[in-house]
Amino acid sequence: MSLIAISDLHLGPDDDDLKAAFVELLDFVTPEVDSLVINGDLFSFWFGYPDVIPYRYLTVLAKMLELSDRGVNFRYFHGNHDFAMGPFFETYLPAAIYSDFALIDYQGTNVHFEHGDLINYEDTGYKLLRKVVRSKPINWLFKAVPPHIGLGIANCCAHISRKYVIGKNTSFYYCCLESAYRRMRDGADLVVYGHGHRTIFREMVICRKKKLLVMIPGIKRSEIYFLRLSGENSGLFAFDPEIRQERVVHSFDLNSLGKAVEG
Ligand SMILES: [Mn+2]
Repeated sequence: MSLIAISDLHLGPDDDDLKAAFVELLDFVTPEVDSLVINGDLFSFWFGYPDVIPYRYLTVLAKMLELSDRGVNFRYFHGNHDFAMGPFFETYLPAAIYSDFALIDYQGTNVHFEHGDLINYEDTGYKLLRKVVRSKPINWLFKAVPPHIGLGIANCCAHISRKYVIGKNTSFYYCCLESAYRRMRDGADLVVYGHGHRTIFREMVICRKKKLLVMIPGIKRSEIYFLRLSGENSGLFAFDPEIRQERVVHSFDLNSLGKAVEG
């Protein structure tokens, strides 16, 4: 059995090819997966209205429900595009929801999952904005506006915000390293980030123990990147939905993480 983690697909309501590709990926991993982690920004924007499901995401939601019915355990880490998950994810699917981060024990390895929008400590403006958009008054305001208007405006803003995140922060890589170092020093063996839309795979030795930092980039050249944690076949993989095949981007030995390094 294995844990599969994905991040930053930014599925928009009109991205039919991408939604179909994600459904293909879920179908592809169904025989092996027992735990699915969404490390934020699965959607270009999501707001969990009490009694409304956006119908253009039905194929994706139905596939997730199918996996849940088979006993797959879901974890959803808030991204900066999807943080008001609402009843579908919280109680109906259901997924364990994490607003910041969590340290999870998977087969004896301590894995720190976090979307990554908070790791740039220089970006104080964003931290303030994050607090405001997640506040109760904004949540209330959103519920008061009809869904087709609210979602229309939010999807438009999400597009602009994504360009802003990708274009900025040349120091982002170093923030990742520093932030991961702190998590590893506090006990994480593997740190998993998203958000940066780039691949980072960096083995580190902290306190004489082998550790690993992985950033899942989302999508590159029509391939969906995913992390697999499994006794025999752990690594960062790229899935091509056209040919329904995966390829190894980086592999590692899950059992070696957190173990003492010789010499
Ligand atoms: Mn993000």
